[in-house]
Amino acid sequence: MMPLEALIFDVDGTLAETEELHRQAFNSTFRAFWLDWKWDQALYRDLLKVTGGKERIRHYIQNWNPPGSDAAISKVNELHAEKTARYAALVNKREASPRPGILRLITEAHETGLPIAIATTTTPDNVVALLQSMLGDNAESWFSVIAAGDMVPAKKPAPDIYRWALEKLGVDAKHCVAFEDSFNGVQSARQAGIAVVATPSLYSSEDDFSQATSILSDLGEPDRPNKYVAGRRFKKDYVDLAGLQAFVAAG
Ligand code: XBP
Ligand code: MG
Repeated sequence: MMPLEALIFDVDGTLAETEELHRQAFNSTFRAFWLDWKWDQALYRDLLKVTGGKERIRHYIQNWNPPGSDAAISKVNELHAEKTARYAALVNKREASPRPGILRLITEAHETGLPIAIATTTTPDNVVALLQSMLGDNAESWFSVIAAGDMVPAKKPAPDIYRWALEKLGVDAKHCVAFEDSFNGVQSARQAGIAVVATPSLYSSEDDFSQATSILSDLGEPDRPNKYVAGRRFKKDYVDLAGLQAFVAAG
């Protein structure tokens, strides 16, 4: 049986439903910079196709040409730094709650000594803020590798961030499982050769998950079963390390 050597988690939408907080942070930043821009939920769903906050702002300016664009285009880094601070403040108020099964699975891996890692397009500061709010002050130390934001130039759906995480972990892609909530995330992990458990989130529910190895409603809990959607099946109606060992062996 092929051993399971590491778990790699996406952040936004996978660990917690964070995108409403990101959206709120973008909008309050625009107001603080006297920009009359407002990203409503429908627009944000569309803008999420572009991964990375700086890239998303730039894409919005270039494609929507909103009032103030000319001055704003040279201030994207400034806008994004302010957005990052505002997002962290929201997370520190514990406004993001973990998705089902996440704390249980991360805790099981931590207690068993199975390496866990992060692969995300969001900023490292945001990852730390979220992990601390979910798992406590030393949460970063639970993770062998935190691959985030601009550590690689090409963001998801490019496989670079997963490849970077694999290299730092020193493990073979075939011995890992990635957890993702979006089309871009699934593409990124699959192109790096990693099996993916996809758990669609609020903003990604309409995404194409056909490349995922397994699609589940969420990771579930023993007293709160998840729903199987498609792909490789788990014996139980929640995801634990025993189930993931079998999942990897089946690849
Ligand atoms: C989600 C993203 C991020 C966040 C915003 O990435 O695309 O850009 O929406 O965060 P993932 P930043 O699911 O891979 O974590 O503004 O820090 O980019
Ligand atoms: Mg995500």
